[in-house]
Amino acid sequence: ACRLPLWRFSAACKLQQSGHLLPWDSCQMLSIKAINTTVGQEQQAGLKGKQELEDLEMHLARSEMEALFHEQPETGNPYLEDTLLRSYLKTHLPPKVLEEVHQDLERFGSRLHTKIQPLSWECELNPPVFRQYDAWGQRVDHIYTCSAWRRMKEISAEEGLVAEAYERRYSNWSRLYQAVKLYLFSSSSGGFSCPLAMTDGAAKVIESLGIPGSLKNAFDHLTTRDPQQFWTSGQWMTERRGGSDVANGTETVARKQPDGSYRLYGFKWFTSAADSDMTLTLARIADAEGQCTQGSRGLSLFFLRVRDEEGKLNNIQVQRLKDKLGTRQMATAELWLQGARAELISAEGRGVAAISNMLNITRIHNVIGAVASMRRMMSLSRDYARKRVAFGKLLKDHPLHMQTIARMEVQVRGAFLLLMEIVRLLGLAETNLASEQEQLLLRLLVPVAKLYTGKQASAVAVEAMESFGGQGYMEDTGLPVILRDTLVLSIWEGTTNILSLDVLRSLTKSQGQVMAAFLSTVQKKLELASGTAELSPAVQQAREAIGRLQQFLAGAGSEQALTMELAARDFSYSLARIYTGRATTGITEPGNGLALLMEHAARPDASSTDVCAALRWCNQELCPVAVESARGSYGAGAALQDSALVFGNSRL
Ligand code: UCC
Repeated sequence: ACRLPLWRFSAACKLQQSGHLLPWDSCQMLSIKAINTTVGQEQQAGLKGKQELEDLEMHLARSEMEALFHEQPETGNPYLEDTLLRSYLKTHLPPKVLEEVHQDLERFGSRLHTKIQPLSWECELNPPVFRQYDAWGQRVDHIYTCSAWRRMKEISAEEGLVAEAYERRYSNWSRLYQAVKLYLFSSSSGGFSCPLAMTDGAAKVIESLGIPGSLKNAFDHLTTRDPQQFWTSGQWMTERRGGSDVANGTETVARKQPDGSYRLYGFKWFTSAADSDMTLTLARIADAEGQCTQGSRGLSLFFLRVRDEEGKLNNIQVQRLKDKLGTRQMATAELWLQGARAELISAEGRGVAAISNMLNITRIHNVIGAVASMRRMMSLSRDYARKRVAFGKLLKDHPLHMQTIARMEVQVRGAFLLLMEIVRLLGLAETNLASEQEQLLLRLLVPVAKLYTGKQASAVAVEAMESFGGQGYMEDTGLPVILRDTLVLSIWEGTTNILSLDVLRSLTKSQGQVMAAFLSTVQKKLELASGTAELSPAVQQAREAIGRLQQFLAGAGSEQALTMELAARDFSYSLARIYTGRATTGITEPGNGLALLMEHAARPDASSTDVCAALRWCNQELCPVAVESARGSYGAGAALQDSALVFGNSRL
């Protein structure tokens, strides 16, 4: 009779402990193990009673364990918590713009935290479903998406996530403002940032074509804030023969119709966001004999609606949905085009050049996604470090743990400032305020940023996951979702190597002018920065790196194409590291205020943390291309060794 109340009291203590109502010690005194029963009572109770006691003890041991939870990492309003973002905006935006933008971002951040984040998880739990036939055997090819996904589309319109960039109410700052909203949205978007990337890219292509009359309606739908009118776009580039070598892999044929429109026939192997309203795609126009020009010169760009007004597919059949590692919230499909009606929107044979306007935008979105996922992982990791106890103290009090997170933070900071730099330049270019030098820099920095941040994001996501121990590996924490979705960033929109070759393309196409713009910008700013004493070690490291980069370029000029191809990746990494860490004056010049780690650290109101981040960034090898070049990694001999290492003694 004495047991039960005591047990009840003890259990109540446990409950109270889990609710943090009672201090642990006061309850421990009342533990069941402290209960004494008399011999007589034991005998009377017999075996049944013994069993009951054991059950009770087991039960209590379990309830004790149940009170031991891992603390869940939490984040709040992502805008308010992002001190680097806020200090960047404060430094760069004109005061009036800052005031308005700040209000909107604070509101948006709260909406993300309270309303949009839960939708994101719903999207993950309810991936799209493809139904090919109806119950009566009719082919329907319907892709069902969940209500949360459809809500994301409405929210995107309401928030102007595409519209903001084209309304230009803040002139050259509109693009940066849009990018900031996308950055905040990205890791709460449940994958909806993918269709937004392509929608933005399609709007950009149409705008760069001068918004022809036939595309005005599409442009309006892509850039509206009305959720009922908002369209998303696809970007159908990849066919069965591959996604990188578009020029040789595209087999889709376009046949001209008497009314001037085209019908497309082919198979698109990888079409992201297949539930989109429209798409841009490449095809080869067949001549009267049905012959097509092969290679890049044979490709033209087409616009098409995916469904007609009644919702019937535009002579398109969905073969199946792709079974992807990540981005599972989003329907990616294989599609047969069986006479899809389309409109030619580029000059004949200029398809790749025309779609590159879209590619450059989606690549910037890729950078946004990379920085956003790194920031999200960092925020969660940081919060966990404040709550999780191991080896008798909080993780935040373990120096080695903090060193690991701090190294990630330096990477995220660098990547964030590189993102801001390219969207700042894009905003200038779109409002005709960019100098020639800024336009060249933009052309060079987009592939550099895409390839570099894609890799950084994967590395940071993996490292951050580890900072949660085994919990990081558990599906229902949501952490593996972030990792999976991050891993695609170095693959889609051009792999790291393809982007490295694009860096070389920008050099060749501009006859070296992009490099001249890069170097002169860097040099000029370095000279002015050398006055900031605290940054002098970083300035010195950056100077040396630039010197070695110039030496490499001077030497490479006389080398063969093979050298540059082998050097392309290290060269691009060198550009990313030097530009991100490069020293500047700290003075923001309107239209020319280049803002990376050292500039940020040289602001009048910079913190010691800003300085520390800049110094640490410059402690890594800033010019890997010079190091590898000195090692002879780019010669014909090295190429042979590479093959031998990969294939061993087997015959090639
Ligand atoms: O579609 C995909 C998934 C969609 C999901 C999107 C969501 C992402 C957002 C994430 C948010 C979280 S993935 C498929 C993506 N596919 C690619 O990225 C293609 C990768 N391959 C390449 O980039 C290749 O390098 C090609 C296709 C560009 C190579 O084509 P060519 O024809 O062999 O190359 P050319 O001959 O060098 O270039 C043809 C013309 C040239 O202009 P002209 O003729 O005037 O000299 C080039 O300068 O195109 C121009 N061009 C460019 N211009 C090529 N690339 C560019 C560029 N990036 N910028 C400006």
